[in-house]
Amino acid sequence: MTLDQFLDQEISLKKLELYIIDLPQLMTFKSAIGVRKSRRAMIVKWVDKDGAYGYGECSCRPDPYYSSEFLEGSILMVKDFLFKRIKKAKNYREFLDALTKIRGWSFTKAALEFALNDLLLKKEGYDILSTWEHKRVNKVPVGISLGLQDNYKALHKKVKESIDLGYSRLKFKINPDTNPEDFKKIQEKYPDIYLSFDANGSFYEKDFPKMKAFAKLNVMIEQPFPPSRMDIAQKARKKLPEMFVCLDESIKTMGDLKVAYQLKIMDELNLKPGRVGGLYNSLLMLDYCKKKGIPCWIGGMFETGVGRTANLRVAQCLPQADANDLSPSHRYFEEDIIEQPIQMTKKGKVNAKPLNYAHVDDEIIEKYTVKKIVLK
Ligand code: OSB
Ligand code: MG
Repeated sequence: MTLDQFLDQEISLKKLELYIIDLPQLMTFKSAIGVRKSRRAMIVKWVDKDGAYGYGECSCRPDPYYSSEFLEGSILMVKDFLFKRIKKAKNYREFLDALTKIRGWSFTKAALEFALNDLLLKKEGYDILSTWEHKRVNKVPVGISLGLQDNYKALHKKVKESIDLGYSRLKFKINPDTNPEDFKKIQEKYPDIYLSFDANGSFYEKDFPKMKAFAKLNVMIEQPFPPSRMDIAQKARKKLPEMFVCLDESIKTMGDLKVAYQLKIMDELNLKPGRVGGLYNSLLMLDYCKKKGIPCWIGGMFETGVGRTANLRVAQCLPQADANDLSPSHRYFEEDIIEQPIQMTKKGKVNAKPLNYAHVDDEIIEKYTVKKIVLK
């Protein structure tokens, strides 16, 4: 089935159940965005006229510090705008059309699309990703995303632990106060590790000298500058041509991706299916990256097993990716809300094949639900 044919797929919506959950994290996580102790998120359950159902996770943060979208806003968006629009959709194409009228709110729209696809996969045995006609992998390589470290000792400890666990890549959060020398020492000690950085947009032009020290380490830097500062990114290209840039927050739409490519400010893309508004948009972007030869991998937002399952399914479409930010459940949570927690092999891979659907554990999700909203 082609993507175009798939869009004629009949759909229906009887009700949406929104579970607002607060799932304790095993450890606090510090980045240039902020500090985080638990995963507060919205899980959407889509129920159709036949009683078939599927789950999707809204992976934005509870606060507007990663993107302008935030949890309480997402709830309102679904209640006041999205629900009544998508309820009328008779097929997938109409569902997508109903979303386009609303500007932004990508993570929220994506949650609905994830839920719909989870439903279709369970009910029909295929979803929109089934239309991807290129090579796939079952074993998805996984990288770990590690927070800002207080000192070299703490950094070294994290490096050692992560190597022992077998991760395919070690990504460290940085900001302009981070000491590049600490990482130089790590590289000297462990010359074989695949290291990368994520600045979450915390550098500005005044920080170019510091940036240069990071660029000298020959390591990919994710989102060095604030999301909309394409101008700084362009200047950096001239002044710091050796810097290897991966974009995250800057790329929310197909237009962003094309502009970044045309301006030559991006060497690699961290694709988060939620950030780009869902699976249809992800497929278009995967296709564009493939055609233009832009390396691409799947990022995460500390999703529960529900969001991670969907992301893993997209990651299967990227056989050439060296690592994706899709760690196993126990890296984040004592207890995940899915029946089979996601596991990682000693070689840093997750077998994505048996994880096609989000099998939510009803008892566990109820336990961590702080608010439930039913829309009919
Ligand atoms: O910038 O990639 C990011 C988590 C929340 C918000 C932003 C980011 C992240 C991560 C987590 O790095 C990656 C993961 O889920 O393992
Ligand atoms: Mg990032």
